[in-house]
Amino acid sequence: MENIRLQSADYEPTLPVTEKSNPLTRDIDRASASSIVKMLQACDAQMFQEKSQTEYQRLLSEEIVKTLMEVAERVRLILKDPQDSLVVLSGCGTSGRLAFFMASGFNRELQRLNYAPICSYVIAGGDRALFSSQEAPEDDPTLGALRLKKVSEGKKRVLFIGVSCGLSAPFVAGQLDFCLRHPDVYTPVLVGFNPAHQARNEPLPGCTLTFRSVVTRMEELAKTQKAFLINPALGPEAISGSSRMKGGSATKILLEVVFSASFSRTPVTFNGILQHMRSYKKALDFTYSHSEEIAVLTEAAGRSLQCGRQVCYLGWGSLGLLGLIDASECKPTFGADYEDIRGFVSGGYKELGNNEGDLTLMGPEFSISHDDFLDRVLPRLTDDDTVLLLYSDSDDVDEVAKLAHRVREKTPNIHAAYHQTDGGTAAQQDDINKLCSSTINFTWSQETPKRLQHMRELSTKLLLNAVSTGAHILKGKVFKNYMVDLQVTNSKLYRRAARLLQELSSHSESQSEEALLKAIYQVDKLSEDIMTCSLDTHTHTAGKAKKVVPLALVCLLTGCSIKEAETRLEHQPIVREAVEACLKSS
Ligand code: F1P
Repeated sequence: MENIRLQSADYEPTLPVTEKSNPLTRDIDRASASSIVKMLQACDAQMFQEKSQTEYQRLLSEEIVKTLMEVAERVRLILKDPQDSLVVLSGCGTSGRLAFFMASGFNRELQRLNYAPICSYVIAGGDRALFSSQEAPEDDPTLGALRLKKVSEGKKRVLFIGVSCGLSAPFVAGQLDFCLRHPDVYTPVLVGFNPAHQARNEPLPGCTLTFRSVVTRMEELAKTQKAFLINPALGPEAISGSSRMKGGSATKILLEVVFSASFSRTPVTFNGILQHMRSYKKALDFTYSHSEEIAVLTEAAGRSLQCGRQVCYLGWGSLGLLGLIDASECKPTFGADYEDIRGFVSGGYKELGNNEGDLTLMGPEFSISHDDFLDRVLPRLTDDDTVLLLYSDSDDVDEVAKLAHRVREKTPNIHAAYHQTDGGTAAQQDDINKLCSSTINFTWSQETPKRLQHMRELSTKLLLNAVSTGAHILKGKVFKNYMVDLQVTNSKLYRRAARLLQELSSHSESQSEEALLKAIYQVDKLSEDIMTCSLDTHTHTAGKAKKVVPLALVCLLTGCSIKEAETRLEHQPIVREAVEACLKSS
């Protein structure tokens, strides 16, 4: 009961669900690895909680299932006319990465079924944003619309699926608005996890529209199925605002359910959709039935980060890609360096098949293949680094064993997460087990092969989210359940940071924002020039600075100068402890 009250509208009433802090994880910053994993399990389980009378619609609500059926029928229409029609999946950050992940997966599945591919993706910031943190393009509605226009040039019918977990990204709002202005070609679908009235109400840069005004227009059109809203509430994220977690998982579940239903030769039914959704709940429970092993892994990753070393995910196929996605989000969420947690996938860009091809030349963070790992990372590996192998029995287990041997020569701190279907274990698997200091063996019972792959992917996503979030918590990058060292690289993150400062320091809104600006520009007095700069300039400048929010907080709590705050943080690099020390003395 308490749990339901705390998820309801009257708890932190001014915040949308996706920005609220979750009462279940208030003490996650002081928890052991095994308690962290249990708290994450409880938060993830909220995704499937059924609706209470006063509550918002949920993942399994009748309205949501019905909308999924309608959207699946629309995808079917597109399948019948692949020449002139298209489905476009789009989003920013993790939502854009998942748009890419699913568009490629669905096209592959279509090819397997002898259909023409029908899906394209658009990610804010282009392909470099697939595995590096690029938050700024998220604020550009015009760019969003332009990218959508370009990718769908010449098509007569386009189903546009825009994902913004917080119903907040201007890039997606611009795309939805473009669809609404061209209804002859475009049908917009919005996926997000707040009720419509909580959509962001701040004017989009460069125009008078807001995300909320776009949603209101869509709600009107939804009555005649000219637009669709899929926006169940999932409960607040375990780390406040970290929509890559439940938001990302639910995005994957919803879109896979829609596409599986439309690809199937049997009619789309309410019960079929509902059952499919429930099977993900089983996958979630099954994943967390390994929570002790996940905790062991989290602890190992936490130890590596604590001593300034790194965690590498070495994956195969789509599981490897999920490793890249998980790693890329650590920078904006925890102020991490790209080298702290890194993903590598067998086959690199060939495996991905992304729009812009091989990006290796763009810089070291774009080296993503196992060969890159062997050339650039392996020679420097020590016992303090953690390596995690991610694969399944459909991958080349010989190749996994070979790589495991190479890594084991450098460090005993090698672990594996292996998915297999009921049945015997290959000899190479025994070999790998012996090389690894821990192995999580997920043994799935027989399902249809495609569903099984989706379940393994969700399971891998949950595991990786737990490892990277847990490791950063153990490193002291979280205070209570707030990301206190987030990057302030777009307007949403800027507002979140200002709110967090206000909440933790109990200073006024304007004092908190001033402190944030001082930390961004590294000054003790704000000049007229700074005060009149655009938000865009603030977030751009913040992208070049480090520990902006901790600096601002120390200044607010102690009244010290930026220089003094820097010295304090140098002496106490564990952000959580620095914050606590200031709170005690303030
Ligand atoms: C998009 C997003 C997140 C990321 C970060 C910045 O959010 O890029 O994926 O974690 O918080 O925003 P949304 O539009 O899906 O709400």
